[in-house]
Amino acid sequence: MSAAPLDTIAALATPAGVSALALIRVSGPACRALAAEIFGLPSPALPERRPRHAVYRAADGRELDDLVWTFFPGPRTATGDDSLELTPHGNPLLVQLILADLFARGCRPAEPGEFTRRAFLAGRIELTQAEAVMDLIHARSERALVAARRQLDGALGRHLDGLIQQVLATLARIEAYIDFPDEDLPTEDRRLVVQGTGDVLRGTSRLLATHRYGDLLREGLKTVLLGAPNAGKSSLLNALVGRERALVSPEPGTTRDFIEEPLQVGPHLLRLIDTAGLNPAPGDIERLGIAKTLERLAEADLVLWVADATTPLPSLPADTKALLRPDNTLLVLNKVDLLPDPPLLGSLLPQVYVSALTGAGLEELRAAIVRHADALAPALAAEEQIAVNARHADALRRAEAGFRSALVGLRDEPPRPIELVSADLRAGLDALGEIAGRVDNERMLDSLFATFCIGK
Ligand SMILES: Nc1nc2c(ncn2[C@@H]2O[C@H](COP(=O)(O)OP(=O)(O)O)[C@@H](O)[C@H]2O)c(=O)[nH]1
Ligand SMILES: [Mg+2]
Repeated sequence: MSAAPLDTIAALATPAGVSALALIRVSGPACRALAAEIFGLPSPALPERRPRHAVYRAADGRELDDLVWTFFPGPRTATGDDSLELTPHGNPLLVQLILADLFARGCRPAEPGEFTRRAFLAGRIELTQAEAVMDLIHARSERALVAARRQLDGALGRHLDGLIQQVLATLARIEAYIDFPDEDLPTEDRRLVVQGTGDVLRGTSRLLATHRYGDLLREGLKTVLLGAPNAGKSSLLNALVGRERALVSPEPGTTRDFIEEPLQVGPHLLRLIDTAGLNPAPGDIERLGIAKTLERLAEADLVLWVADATTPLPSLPADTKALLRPDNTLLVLNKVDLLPDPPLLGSLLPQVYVSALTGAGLEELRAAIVRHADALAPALAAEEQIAVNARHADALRRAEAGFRSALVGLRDEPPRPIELVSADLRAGLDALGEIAGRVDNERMLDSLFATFCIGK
């Protein structure tokens, strides 16, 4: 993408479809002239940052709509450039006519994420904040919203800045000696360099550890429904998500493939996974399903072991049982509608009685799920509310490797040449810089912003 002069870009920022209102964003140097032309005002006298009600008149003179428009002069705008926002009525045909008119007047359609990319290139936000915009739009739980807002606020960037300053301070201490190959690092300096490197290594590892939390926030807690055929796993999934998502049948062994549904429980997002029943005497296809169930089980964050409360608790294969612990499993005793008094079971697992049929006990089940999820994805204190994504984690791993290697070099006997230690620290520093986007990497930017939506 060329730097200057900038094109003026335009796109619909709201979903395509019928709605009360739609929002069209325009950004770039032509905005002032465009607004003046369309609304028939002298361009120096354009109202700034104040919404105006006016008729949108197309270049060929047609009146397209009565709408509200606002002109925002740069550089104090989202993108850093002059911007124009139009709020026409939410008719898709009307939106198309207005966009076509804007294009006829010289604007070009914005690429996905281009507004945010411009904000980044103009230095209005750093890369972690651009990503947070995406996270915020796509957040599917309250916890994910909170984390995205923190990142948008620059929390991760500030945290990284702190680490980067520490690395620079440590490097400065070393590099004074690089030009004097005969001199060894004085003992006191060496001690401080070891300490500084250890500190950044620990800081980097701590940040990397928030990746798991980030995964839980963005992807949801992998929650596996496990149990014998006909225990009511699919019925329970349907009851929890509130619609007939999975096939329910009195014939055992109906669920052979996996059904996965997002589910919000309290402030958490779950990925609820229905599985093939653990049939002790399965057919061939069922056997495949069961093998896959065990794979899913091994990577589950939470297991809902569904059992028919009207029959004795089935025994599980030893390798399955070993994966079920009180901290990752809830025993869900289903079909209590068929029992006058639910039996008390001597299981070590926390248990909840429900009826997928009548909905009895589902609130208790939700509360128990929230308790489990709280333990896995705790509400962190605001200053710790950081959850790095896969891209950050990749860079942090490389940074970690650099700092670790530097530390090993410093402790080597005889000590490794100080230039090599310095090179390791620099590699770590570059990896940290990449996260905030402080490196020139067009390809990385292209792939990152391509995942954005148009109009963002
Ligand atoms: N009475 C009663 N029947 C249920 C309940 N939950 C499921 N069932 C029935 O049990 C059978 C098996 O249910 P399904 O959800 O397919 O079980 P799955 O094999 O574990 O997925 C179906 O006939 C359901 O209607 C319940 O809470 N009460
Ligand atoms: Mg089923």
